[in-house]
Amino acid sequence: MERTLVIIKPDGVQRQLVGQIISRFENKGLKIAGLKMLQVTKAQAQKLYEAHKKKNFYAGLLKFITAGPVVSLVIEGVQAIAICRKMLGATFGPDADPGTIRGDFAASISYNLIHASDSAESAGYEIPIFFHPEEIISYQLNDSKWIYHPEEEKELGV
Ligand code: 3AN
Repeated sequence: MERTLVIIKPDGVQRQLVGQIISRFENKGLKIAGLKMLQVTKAQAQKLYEAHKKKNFYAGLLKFITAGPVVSLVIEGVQAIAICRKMLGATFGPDADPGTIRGDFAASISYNLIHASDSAESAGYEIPIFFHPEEIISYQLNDSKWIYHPEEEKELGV
């Protein structure tokens, strides 16, 4: 079982795509373990994009992610990190395959709607930037027995 950080960026909120985007994760059978709307602070943005500090687009990244409210989620499920990354699609809208979130909704290389942690290490680093431990809820999904086979459930501790 994995947890990953997903952020619906300011363009996703402004374009009123929050519901449609969250529905995709729910439809996949992934569990929402944490959810909030917030205004990202400069300090949070700097921490999130620490790895890109030296890139020429770094300043633009900070400006974009702090430009308006975002919706952040902790998404949980078996292989949630890889699944969410696939569901996002390629980084730039024009390159993203149809059927992915960016492929279906993003045409820009800057406004790409959504962020998701790219590894277990990143998820472990990024989740605490936006969530206190008590804001992440452990619970059983009512229909999890129809999302995972009982043998899978036992093996994976779903
Ligand atoms: P992803 O979000 O697909 O993981 P990363 O981690 O390579 O992409 O980059 C983080 C963010 O930086 C991307 N979401 C994108 O918004 C932005 N970005 C990456 N490369 C560029 C670039 N060459 N020009 C402008 N923005 C970029």
